[in-house]
Amino acid sequence: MHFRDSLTEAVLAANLVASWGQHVQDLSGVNWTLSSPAINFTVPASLPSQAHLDLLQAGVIEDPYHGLNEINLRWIADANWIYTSDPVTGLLNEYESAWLVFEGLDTFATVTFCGHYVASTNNQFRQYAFDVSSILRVCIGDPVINIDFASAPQTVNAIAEDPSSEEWPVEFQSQFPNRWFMRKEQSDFGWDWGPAFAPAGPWKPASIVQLENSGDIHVLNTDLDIYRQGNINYLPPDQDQPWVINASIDYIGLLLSHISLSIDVRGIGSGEVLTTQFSSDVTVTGTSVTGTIVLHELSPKLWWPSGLGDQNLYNVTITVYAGIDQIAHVTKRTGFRTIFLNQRNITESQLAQGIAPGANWHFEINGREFYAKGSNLIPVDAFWPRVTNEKMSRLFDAVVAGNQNMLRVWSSGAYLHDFIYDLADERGILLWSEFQFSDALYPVDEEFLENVAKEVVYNVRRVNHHPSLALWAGGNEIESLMLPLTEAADPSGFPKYLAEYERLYISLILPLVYQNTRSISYSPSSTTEGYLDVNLSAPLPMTERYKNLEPGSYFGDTDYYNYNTNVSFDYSLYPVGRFANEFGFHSMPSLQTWQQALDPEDLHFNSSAVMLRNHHYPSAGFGSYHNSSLGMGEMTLGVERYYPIPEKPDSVANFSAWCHATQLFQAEFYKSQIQFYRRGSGMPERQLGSLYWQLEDIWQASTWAGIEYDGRWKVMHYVSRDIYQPIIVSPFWNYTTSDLEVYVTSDLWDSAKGTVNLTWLTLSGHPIADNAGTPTTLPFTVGAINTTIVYNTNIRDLNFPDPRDAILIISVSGQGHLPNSEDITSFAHENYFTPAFPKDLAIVDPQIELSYDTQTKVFTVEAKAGVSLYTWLDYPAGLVGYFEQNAFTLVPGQKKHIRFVVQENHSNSEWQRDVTVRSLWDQTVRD
Ligand code: BMA
Repeated sequence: MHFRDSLTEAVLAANLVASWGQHVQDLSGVNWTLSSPAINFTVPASLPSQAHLDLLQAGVIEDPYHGLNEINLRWIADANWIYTSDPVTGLLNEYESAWLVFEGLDTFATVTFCGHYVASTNNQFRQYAFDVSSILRVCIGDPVINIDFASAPQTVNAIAEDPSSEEWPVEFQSQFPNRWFMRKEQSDFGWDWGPAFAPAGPWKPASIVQLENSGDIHVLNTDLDIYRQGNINYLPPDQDQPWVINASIDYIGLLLSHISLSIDVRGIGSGEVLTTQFSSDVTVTGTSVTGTIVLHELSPKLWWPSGLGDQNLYNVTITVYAGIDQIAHVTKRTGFRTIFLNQRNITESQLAQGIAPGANWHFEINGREFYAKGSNLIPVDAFWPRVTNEKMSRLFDAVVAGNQNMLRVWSSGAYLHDFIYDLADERGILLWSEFQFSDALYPVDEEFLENVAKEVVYNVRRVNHHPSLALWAGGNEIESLMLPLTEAADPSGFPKYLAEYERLYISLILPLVYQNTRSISYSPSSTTEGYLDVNLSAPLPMTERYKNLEPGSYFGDTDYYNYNTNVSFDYSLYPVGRFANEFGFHSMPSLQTWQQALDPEDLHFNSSAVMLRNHHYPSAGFGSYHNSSLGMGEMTLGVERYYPIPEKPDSVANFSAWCHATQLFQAEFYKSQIQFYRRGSGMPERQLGSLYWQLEDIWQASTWAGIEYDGRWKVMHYVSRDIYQPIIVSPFWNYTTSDLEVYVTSDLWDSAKGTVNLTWLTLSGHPIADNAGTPTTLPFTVGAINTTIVYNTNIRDLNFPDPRDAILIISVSGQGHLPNSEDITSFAHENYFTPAFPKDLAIVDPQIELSYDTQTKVFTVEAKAGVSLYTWLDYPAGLVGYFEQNAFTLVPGQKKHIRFVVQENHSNSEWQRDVTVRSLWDQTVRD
């Protein structure tokens, strides 16, 4: 592209960058080859790419996700890989300077240009710009680019062996050795839900940028910060203040004098110009130009998360001038919102409302507290270059369909690409974003910290314009898990480890975040008890609360993992806190998903391929795993304790039934917790969020995910979708005391009213006499983001002949306002309760009938002879989508009409014919 010409209309489209007097050559348009000492030939390569992907494309290796290829392909991670370009033609010799710009190199790379050494890199998460002007001047012919990637596992092992490298006790650093020495996706060395490929390559785009003259610049990155005037990150924004737009452009080149900067704001779609202003205070440094405007007396439409209002978006165009000449132009699509993580002490007025003392820990959007519903996002693929817009759109559509408004973008992981934030901006999905550190201690030597600082500044600035950005947090579980572990393992060394934690996540990262955004809060670790004090002039600007807790007070967010399935439904063990940011249990994917990755002979529960792909409880050593019989055993026990034991004569059908049964247990465990946390919104803990672990899969394996690798929903995603509806009704059964309570919980911003219907039936679907002594209809009113008890009893006081042959159908219907809407909306939700666990129930064959109307494209399901529990519609391989309802209870006489939302269809067949239905009854063969 050559931007000498006049500005075109296209520049006003989203996220465009232009400067004058520059020539940008996209290196994805150049031919590349891949070579390595590990193979004695070269193969064609792409950019962006990674070695595994190019080897796959060239037919050198099989699908890395197939069978045990994760282990068979270790040789790729252990080798060096060299990307070599064809001579780059079309460069402009008369131009003054030339730069090699890499948006991302994964990770330990040595770059040469025209045979000359340029630089070595060691951070996957940074953007690099190298001045190659002098090399280009002496280069004979068109230059060749070489990028030599060293093996990441070998490199970190060498770093670890260097006597100057820090050593930590193996008790708490044992997972995937030495990953803490690299600034590379930590889960590339394997994780308990993912494979260990440790890919290498130019994973993001690259270009050669040439500048014509002194005074021409090229924009590398743009930090657009929109906040309420006077805002300070850790204090609540004042919604009466005008908006401020601060625009800061990082550039290469040389800025001469008389620099000015204008900012133009216009509505997307309407094109309405909100304002065009010149900044009155422009600051220029050798690498950035910054200006600010204030939107006095202007009220842009606010951006809201999904379910809480509209996602109004604006284009903000920043133009830089030297004198009267425009020299750079950037358009970013953005939105106006404040998002604040409130960790302040509970106030007198909150105490008066019945909120327990301590501190808050919840999010506020545009000054309003709300209930955060969602999950944790892990890397969507082991190989980022093959993650498409379509894949992310499909996944985020499932998030919105799942009634979720927030995802925690887990470290570690990679910082998400801009296009992914864009998709979240459009859909109203808040992204709690984290720096890439997880479950280990990290070095704090100067060189490491300097590298981290550059990574932090670049990424904070890069994504700051996205209204979906909700929070910056330091590493995963460092404060809640690593510090207690280190203290237990090495009490005398603990002060040193604590100081290392504070050095990295508080003294280094916190000021870097605050210097580059005024709109986003920061928490040093994912799960914490919050802070005691913030003092930005102190060397340690945030003092964490750690163990300074008081009984009866609540302070922070919680995580909960309990693999003892004996107690999965014991509420008294669930953590009581202000916000649940992680909780979960693993399950198997469906048969259709296993078939994508396994040979037919491996399709049984305890085949080595299935077990070796279960990484729960990893052993030491780069990506080597115990045969995870422990993880398999936990899932098995979860099924056996609560459900009829799956049993089918056909071995593949048996495998499928077992996979499904593990999903039933998982879904029920999550539902039980989500209901408990949501009910907490009306309890003294004032609980205001639940994000379960984990949204989706990185590959085909047994994991905590609710959505399988290709997008197929597990039982859990349907169940969480149901239980994340704005108004729900939930039974709470204490199976030790037999107490039963029924609550209505709402996360609407106004109170809502309605009725709850309670109907006791036998499992054949007959009414139980006198409704077992339970009232059939009860009115309720539930307050804003609150809960109300509608019924309580003791099961022993009810009259039914046999608790194993009884089900209580609970349905709520009511009316209320959706947030930011004037209209009254009707709500309905249905739940059920059985006074025995499913395996003890006297279930009968419900004789379910399924039909499909080709005209209306609607499936109809009906149970003819009994109550159908966990009614499950299943669709064949070859397409991806979801039923509008699934995993539901059906009573005789009730017909459900259900559509299937097709998200992707590779099948030419009439797939509707292959849709099946089953229920708990079908889990096992009966006489
Ligand atoms: C937490 C997460 C992940 C992990 C998950 C399941 O520890 O933060 O690190 O994958 O639980 O074990």
